[in-house]
Amino acid sequence: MSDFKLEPNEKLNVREVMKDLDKYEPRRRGWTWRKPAPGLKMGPFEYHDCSEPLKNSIGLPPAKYFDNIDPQPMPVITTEIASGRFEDDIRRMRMGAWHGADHLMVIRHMGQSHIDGLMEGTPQGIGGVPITRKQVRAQRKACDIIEDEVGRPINYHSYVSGVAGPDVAVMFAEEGVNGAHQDPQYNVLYRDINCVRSFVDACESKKVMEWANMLQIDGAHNANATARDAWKVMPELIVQHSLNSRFSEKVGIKPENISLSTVPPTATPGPCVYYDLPYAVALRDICNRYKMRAQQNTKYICSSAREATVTHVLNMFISKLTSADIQSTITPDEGRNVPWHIYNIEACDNAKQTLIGLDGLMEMVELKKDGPLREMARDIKERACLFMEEIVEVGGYFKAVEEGFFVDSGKYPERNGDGIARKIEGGIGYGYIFEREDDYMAPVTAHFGYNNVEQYGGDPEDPAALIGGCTFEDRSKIVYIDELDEEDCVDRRFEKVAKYLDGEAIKPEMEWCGDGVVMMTMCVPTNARAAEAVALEIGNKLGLDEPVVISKEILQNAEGTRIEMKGKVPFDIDPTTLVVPAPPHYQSDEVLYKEFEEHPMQIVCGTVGDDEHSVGLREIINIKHGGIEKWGIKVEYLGTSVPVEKLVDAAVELNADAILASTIISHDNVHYKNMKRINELAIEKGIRDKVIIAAGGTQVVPEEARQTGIDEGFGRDSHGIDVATFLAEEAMRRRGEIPPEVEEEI
Ligand code: Z97
Repeated sequence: MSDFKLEPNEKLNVREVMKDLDKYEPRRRGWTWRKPAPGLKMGPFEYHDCSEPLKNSIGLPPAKYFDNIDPQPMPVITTEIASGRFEDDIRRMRMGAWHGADHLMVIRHMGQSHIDGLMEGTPQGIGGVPITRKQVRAQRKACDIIEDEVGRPINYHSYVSGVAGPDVAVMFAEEGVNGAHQDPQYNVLYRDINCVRSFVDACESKKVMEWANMLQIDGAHNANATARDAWKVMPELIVQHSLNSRFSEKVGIKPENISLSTVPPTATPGPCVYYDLPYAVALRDICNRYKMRAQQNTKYICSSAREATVTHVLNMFISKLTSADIQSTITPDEGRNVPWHIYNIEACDNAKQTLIGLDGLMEMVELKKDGPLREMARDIKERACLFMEEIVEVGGYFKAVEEGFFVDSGKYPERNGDGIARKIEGGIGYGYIFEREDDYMAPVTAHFGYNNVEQYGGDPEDPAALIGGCTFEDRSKIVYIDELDEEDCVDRRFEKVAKYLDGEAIKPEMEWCGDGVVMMTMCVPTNARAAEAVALEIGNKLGLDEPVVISKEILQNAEGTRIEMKGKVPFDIDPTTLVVPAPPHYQSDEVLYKEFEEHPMQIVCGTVGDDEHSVGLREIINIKHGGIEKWGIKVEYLGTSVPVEKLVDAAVELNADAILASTIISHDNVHYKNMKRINELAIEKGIRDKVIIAAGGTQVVPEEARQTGIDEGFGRDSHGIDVATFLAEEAMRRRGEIPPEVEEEI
């Protein structure tokens, strides 16, 4: 067990995580759901279907207007992570968790399904990470640290698919992985792995997953993504879900640990909710004792983050209407193959924002019990039942696969003859199923079928006792292999990015530490083909390495194209050379409202001297521009070109608490001369002790303004909040009170 702790303002030290991994033990097994918090009160609101809040998190951007609250919706939120380097994924996991993800799903290296055994070490992957014991340990250990930091258990997840499914399942159970995809249909249809082998292996895998209390997610989403017209396979999707779920139950997995991977099949410009909602209702009618993991439609995602976000939000509307248990977020990585940190986080925020925005919806609306919703749902269910009956008629699942029943582009019972057909006696792994010998023995826990330990004096109730416990009971029997390849491993990668990890240099990052990737958005005022060439030329001229256009959207064929381009900056930033401005110093709305309510403040103000500028001062005072009136300060505005004498006289007459002078013209330092004069006049008239004097303008330097004898100066980029904060704090100081400490932005 590690005593490694995280500080919110310090980077997670991934090199530290890698230490003593051979001794790491997972702190728990199994899946965790969020804890409901009915009637939760946060800030000014009451919530209806939220879960317990986090200890540390980052709220949505407008949270600053609502006491920085960060309510957490009830569904578990998934972020799928696929960078290919697990060490960089770890930092993305931390960012995801701070934004509300508690299901961290690691996409695995392309084609790991075809590797017949466990992979070891920490090689770099393509499209995901090679799943190995060392990688899983490092990430689960990191999840332990991150979950302590945010204050909510994190579910760590990857895949139990492929020819090594049972081996992976055992490793996952040993290492405390909390959820996994397991669906033999995935092997058969999409990876051409022999069907008999896949189903036999699935028995073993599911049994192990059941022992480890893992949540199982199926693979039906792949039919949505593969089918020519995804909405036509709706009946088949229900069949696929049902086959895997019922099979899993028969092997022993509890229904509450079985989750369907469901995707709304259509997308706009189709009338998607009209199709997708009846489908979602039909699926829940048939599979109502299982959990629903709602995924986003990825088949039709293009390269526009905006478009993908709307699809995601429409999909989540259906999740809300049909009470999904897990909300997956992908946007828009799968569509344009840019699995970047920022999109994982954006998608988590999209989910949180949408689901919180829809809080309590089902207390106000109800799905109609009749009409097209129910008729269409019934139609889909009938087709699914007929599909299942025909599978039985032709001789069962394997026969149906052989005849190309699945992923056919016709809407069942229509068939177009283009389904994925696999031979029963064929595919990867064919010929490796053997009958158990009579003297066969499996002295292990969570094995499917008989262990045959009796003939060796064992107890069938506790078969592993025969060998003093298997790896599930005795972790010392687990063989931990550190690395197999000295070059393709995490330590070599750490060496290459050491200066970034050590904070000696900073480079922008999208995916991997030190990758230097930046994205630029621009409108190029020409047609799409030319715009791409123009953008690349801009990238070259800016000195970006490897500029690539990742998205083009036509604004109008001739007038312009919206281009998103990525490229790599070829330089580092040395943090020691940076001049980091001091953070802004603002009192909260709460403090300001209270101060000016309890101690009303009257000010007089004007643009002084021969100066006709009015915009700056109006910005500072007018409520419309976030000016000081907002907090209840009473303002007497005298206009422009106000003689300083008049300003001070008005202060006397109104018994004002403060004078604000605006001054733009600065020839011959007239602005400072005016400030000096205001101060002198206030002394002469005997009000200086009572009145606060401040002056502002684009050429005003605060230190120099104070040297004229006034209390404060405000230069370029000052706003109402700066002035209100100063007035409140100065009034408090004059009363002998210490202004409240201000939380500074990180
Ligand atoms: C998801 N968005 O939700 P390999 N097994 C299953 C899968 O679906 C996948 C693999 C294995 C998607 C993620 C696609 N899914 C991406 C049921 C992949 C991957 O590449 O065959 O070794 O494993 O899962």
